[in-house]
Amino acid sequence: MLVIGIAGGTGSGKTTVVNKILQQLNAEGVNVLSQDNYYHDNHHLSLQEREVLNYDHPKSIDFDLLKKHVRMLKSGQSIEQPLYSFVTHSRTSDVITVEPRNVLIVEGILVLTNAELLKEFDLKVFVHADSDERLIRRIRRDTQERGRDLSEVLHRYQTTLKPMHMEFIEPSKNEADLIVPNMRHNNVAIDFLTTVINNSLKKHSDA
Ligand code: UZR
Ligand code: MG
Repeated sequence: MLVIGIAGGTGSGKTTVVNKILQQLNAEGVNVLSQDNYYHDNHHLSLQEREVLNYDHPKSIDFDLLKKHVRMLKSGQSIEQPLYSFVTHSRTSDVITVEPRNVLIVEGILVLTNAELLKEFDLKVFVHADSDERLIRRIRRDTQERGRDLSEVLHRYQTTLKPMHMEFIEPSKNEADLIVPNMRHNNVAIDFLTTVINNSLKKHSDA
């Protein structure tokens, strides 16, 4: 199995990059684990308490469970992936059964910040977009898809997103094997990535 970590700041376009890779590869051979589903389960807190938590700090992620799941899939076992709700800011009671496949993509803002998880990756990718571009995308997404208003998004950006980005996410770029510039459509970088993935798959199957 080939394991790929894809990180990058909020709004950098990680999901878009992953979807383009899926379009170019045989999607049936690829699993995607999103860090978004591995937030700690905070249902013991009230909704008001959960709304003000810092979701951009590495401590907000259940990396133990994420690591365990990556290792299980690598060793050929299926996993019960948790499902997180951004509306209630908590784990739902649903799980998704994931069977091992040839390629595993692990994507999320903080996936290159955890030293032990880094060891599981064969290929580490950082998706880069300038911070103004990322803020614009974040405003669009949160107001259009997540029911938040502009002042709430801007407040969160200044108080948590930006400081956490500077402290944890941006430095994790140093761990990357490949930095994908994602200011507009970048099909060359995607072709590059899928070529690298296909080559490694070939090497794996020849070995
Ligand atoms: P991407 N996030 C939420 O907005 N609500 C939650 O319950 C959990 C996470 C946000 C999180 C982070 N920060 O910036 C973003 N906040 O999801 C990461 N606030 O997702 O990489 O797709 O931008
Ligand atoms: Mg995303």
